[in-house]
Amino acid sequence: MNVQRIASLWMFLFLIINLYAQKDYVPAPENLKNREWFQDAKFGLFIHWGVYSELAGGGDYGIAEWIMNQKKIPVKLYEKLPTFFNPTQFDPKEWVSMVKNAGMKYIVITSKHHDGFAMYGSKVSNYNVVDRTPYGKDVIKMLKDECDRQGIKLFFYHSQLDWHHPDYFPRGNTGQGYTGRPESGDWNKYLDYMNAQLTELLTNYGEVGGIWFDGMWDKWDAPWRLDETYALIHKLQPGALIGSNHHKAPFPGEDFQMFERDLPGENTMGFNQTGTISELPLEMCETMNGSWGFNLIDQDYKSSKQLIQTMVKAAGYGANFLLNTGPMPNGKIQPENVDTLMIMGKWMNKYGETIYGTRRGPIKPTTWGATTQKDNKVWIHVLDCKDDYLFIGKLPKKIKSAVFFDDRSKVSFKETEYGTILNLPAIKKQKVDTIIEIEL
Ligand code: H79
Repeated sequence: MNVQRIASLWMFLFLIINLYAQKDYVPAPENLKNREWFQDAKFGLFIHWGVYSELAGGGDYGIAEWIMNQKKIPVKLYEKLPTFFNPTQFDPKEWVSMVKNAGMKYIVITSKHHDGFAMYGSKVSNYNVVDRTPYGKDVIKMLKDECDRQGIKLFFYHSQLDWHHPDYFPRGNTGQGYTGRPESGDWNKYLDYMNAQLTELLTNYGEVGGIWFDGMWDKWDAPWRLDETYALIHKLQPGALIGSNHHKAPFPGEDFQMFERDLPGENTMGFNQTGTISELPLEMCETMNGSWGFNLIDQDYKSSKQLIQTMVKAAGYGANFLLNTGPMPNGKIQPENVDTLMIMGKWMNKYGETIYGTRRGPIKPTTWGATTQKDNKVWIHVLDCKDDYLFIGKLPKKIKSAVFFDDRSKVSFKETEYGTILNLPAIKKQKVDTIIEIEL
């Protein structure tokens, strides 16, 4: 490679870093503290709530918060939805108590989804729940106050993609002609607007857990001015954690890495193209059925067993499990989801010690299960093992003791130069997760 090519390569890299990242970012002490808190927390509730819940998926499986785009609803018609959004049965106390009983430690709620409708009282646009709905109340403020009362952290999901704002132009892969917006606009004005809304969210609602971005993938080549947005957030609330669902390795300025409907490093959904698992705190988000927002006909609910096992595997990667519900337009959580969360909460109540506050275990999650770790304790989570014996890989140190978590009875084992064999009599096996506690 000649000097000129090397120079231009450097220029290119420099440009990319400038476009996409808060370079020279050094997380503040409170940010580092919150990262530890986040990793200890392990389990959170994702809430997709917006005026789209009124259409309940429109009779199509798998559509919910995407209905404006999928059914090509113009802005002018979509704007009718807020005029009859009236969740009179919304009870933040009920939501947050449910979250606590589920053993969850935080909530991520949609402050704005791709439809551009703000679910909080914004002053920079009246396209928001206070100004445009008969309900007229700031549901996010109500939820935040209750979260503060009950000691639950609140994060905001904020869509960078916007199907409503005229200045989201040139358009990306979605929200094109059908919206009826003029084929012109000022991209920088859109970003100013987004940053102004973020400023409101980080100024008027007390301390927030962080910002959960989504939608950059709609316009990869756009100058997102990420450095500016990330610096703004970190200036307003240095402790707030930034994550972005761009499906790539994290950019500088981000504080955690997320994986959508896949365990870290997996790509069964097709969007997590990068196999990169960074050293940042990790989080996997998942749906209860196949939809994020409320969908009437999507009955494809995952069982509590399935969800607990996925959560355990996520923990085996050191990742949090952010489990979604799409509340109904009346403000209630779908009863099926309430039931599932209650069962998960019971499990967490019993086995939480092996999940909360742990980090990824010495053996990577695999077909039989996962491992978690805290200090000199390792928990072997056996999720699927038909035999009486289980060969696990090599542990970093010799075993001091091994007991079944449930009844503290001894586990017989054999350490070989290739790994450890555990004896798992059928009578000791649990339906969801047979946990063996090992002291190293
Ligand atoms: O907020 C949730 C989704 O709305 C958002 N990210 C999560 C957290 C998301 N955006 N894109 N995707 C998820 C993946 C894209 C899926 C799509 Fe489709 C397939 C878009 C169009 C076809 C699924 C089916 C959504 C609409 C129809």
